[in-house]
Amino acid sequence: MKVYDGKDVRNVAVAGHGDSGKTSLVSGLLYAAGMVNRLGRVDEGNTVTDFDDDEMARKVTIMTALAHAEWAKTKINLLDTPGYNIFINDTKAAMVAADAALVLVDAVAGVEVQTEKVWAFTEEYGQPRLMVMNKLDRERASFERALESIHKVFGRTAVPVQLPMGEERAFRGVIDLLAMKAYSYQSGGDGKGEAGEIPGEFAEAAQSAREKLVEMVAEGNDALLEEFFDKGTLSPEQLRQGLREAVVARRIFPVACASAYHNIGADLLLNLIVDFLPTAVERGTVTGYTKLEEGGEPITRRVADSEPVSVFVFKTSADPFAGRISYYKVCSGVLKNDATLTNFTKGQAERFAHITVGQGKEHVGVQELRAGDIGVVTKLKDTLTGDTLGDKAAPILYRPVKLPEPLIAFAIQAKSRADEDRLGQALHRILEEDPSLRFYRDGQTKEFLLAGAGQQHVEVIVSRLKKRYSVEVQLKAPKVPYRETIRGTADVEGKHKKQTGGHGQFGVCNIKMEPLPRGAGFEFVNDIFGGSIPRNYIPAVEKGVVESAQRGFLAGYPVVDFRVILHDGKYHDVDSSELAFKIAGSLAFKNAMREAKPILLEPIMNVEVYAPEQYSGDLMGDLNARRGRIQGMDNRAGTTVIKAQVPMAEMLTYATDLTSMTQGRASYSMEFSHYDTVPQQIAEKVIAAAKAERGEAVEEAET
Ligand SMILES: Nc1nc2c(ncn2[C@@H]2O[C@H](COP(=O)(O)OP(=O)(O)OP(=O)(O)O)[C@@H](O)[C@H]2O)c(=O)[nH]1
Ligand SMILES: [Mg+2]
Repeated sequence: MKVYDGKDVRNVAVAGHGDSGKTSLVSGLLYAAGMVNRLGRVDEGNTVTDFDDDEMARKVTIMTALAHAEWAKTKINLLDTPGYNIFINDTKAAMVAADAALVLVDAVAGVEVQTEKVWAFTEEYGQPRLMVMNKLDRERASFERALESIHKVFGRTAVPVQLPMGEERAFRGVIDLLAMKAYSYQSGGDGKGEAGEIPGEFAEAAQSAREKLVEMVAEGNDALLEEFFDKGTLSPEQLRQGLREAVVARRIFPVACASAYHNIGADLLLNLIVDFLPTAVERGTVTGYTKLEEGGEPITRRVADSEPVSVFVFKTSADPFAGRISYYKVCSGVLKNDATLTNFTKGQAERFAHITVGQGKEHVGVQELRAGDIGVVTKLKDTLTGDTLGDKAAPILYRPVKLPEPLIAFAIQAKSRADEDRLGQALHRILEEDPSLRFYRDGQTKEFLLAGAGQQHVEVIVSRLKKRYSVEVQLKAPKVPYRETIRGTADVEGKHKKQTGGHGQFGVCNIKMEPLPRGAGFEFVNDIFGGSIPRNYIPAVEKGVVESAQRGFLAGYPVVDFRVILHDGKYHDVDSSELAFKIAGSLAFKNAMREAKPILLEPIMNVEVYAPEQYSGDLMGDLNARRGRIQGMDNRAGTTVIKAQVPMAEMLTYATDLTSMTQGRASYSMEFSHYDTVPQQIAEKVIAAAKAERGEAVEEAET
């Protein structure tokens, strides 16, 4: 593979709502640039970027993949990201390596929930964007209506630089408003259009859209604005230059037209990427830190070959054959093949024995990678996602991407003893490649829990365990992370006294307990005067309270949002010990809970459902039945958006239920909002179930 200068590289994230056509579009771009010799199709499982078994089986992108197109003396690195909400953490984690984004919008559905989500990521990373109105060939596609929804959500700064020639089945090409030419394409062809005059029927619309574009470009630039007032227009060169500046400054988001399925518009898109999106070098500098904890000083590096080399690992994948594969961005300096870098996060040396660039699952060797490029390497020993590596003499740490905590946990059980033995190690590898997962043991039930962004996310992991590592596990019903708290107050004694011949144990503490506001956690106040408990035993009392609170009182869930005031006690010169006071603290806690009107809390989720209008009545009724509180309803281009707050316990099977209620035409997103009281009747059931479960666990342990 040829070595590219950073100024000839574009790093572009391809992002958008699930199913908007990202993988298909990347496929078409690669074909148009001659990187592959056929148009890969998601439905046939032969695209470059959906190469994982599960992706091919589900026809859904699960993990971000890297590909590159060489076009007009430029290397375009394309990051094909997932669009489904349960996989969107991976999108966020990988997008950080991009310097610009293509945001796809479905021409039928308009802006959807994940479109907004990925838009927010691009904002966070300060990326200039091109918007691609895709699926213009589909029945009910409407450029105008979808553009309206873009304007409504993202504002007027989204400006068409192209118009579709025809729509729905008649969509056959693209009118380029910059060159004022029409390009016609062969369906399923090589993505290269044939240029011609703009047909008469589109001439007027094209003229007015171009005027609008010129006006928008002129508006943000005083020199151009003067020219525009003078001459009534801009020269083609001024327009291109002005537009580029506006795109890089994120003042204008150009809107292009495509059908990824028919490979219409691919060459124009490649041109837009090369001509209007910035390089990493052009973005100037990157900021790292001397350390990531508090007190770390910022370090600024120029994205230049002359700086010391530093790379940031934004993605790791675990291949059962090739081993660990690391994807990184060269943030500064030049990475040479066979270089040894220092991992500043782990403090270890790592050898980049064979550096490559990615084309889906294929890796192509390269001699060096310059500042602002993206590369791949296998077999790093201790390096994981979020690590920074570089020249030993010039340490720096880039900040890892922060991902939200998982939403839902399932208990998993190995099918056989052999599976159980291999489970830990297999999961360890899988967790390396997906930092949004959690695997832990429930302190109460002793079950192993696997937590992810949604049921499907966890199911994908189960399937990966089986396919890649031949480990079979069963999923049990998801767990709701209930909490306990108190509504009333208590003033009680906790007394631990034991006389078993010789040395005894003695400790007494008197505590008051009172509720704190939601989210306040736990507070311990030492109100002992006059030494009724010696100072050195007080932390033991607190520890006894905290540990008991973790074990719960009603149903074994952690007790939160309360204050304990230790105000009196008794001790014995010989028999008192830390252990005795810890036990006294724990007894006092239990006594207090009994009096302080304990209640159960449950997580409440913010839910947004997107569905065609006709389902809104049914969906609202269903959300009500799930104890949901409807917060609002909105209509965007024929799509109803319902916002509601619903207890998590009622949403465990929502993905499946929603699909069957709407024939798969709806989608939703869900995020944690707050904890609230569980209604009495339901609380009783939860408590009974928790007790039954614990009873079983005890019996099992005894046999
Ligand atoms: N008619 C039509 N279908 C399209 C077009 N682009 C993609 N599709 C189809 O839409 C479906 C989803 O396409 P993908 O390319 O997998 O979409 P995606 O955005 O990568 O989906 P995720 O990665 O799962 O979020 C597939 O069945 C494609 O064949 C298009 O322009 N027109
Ligand atoms: Mg995809």
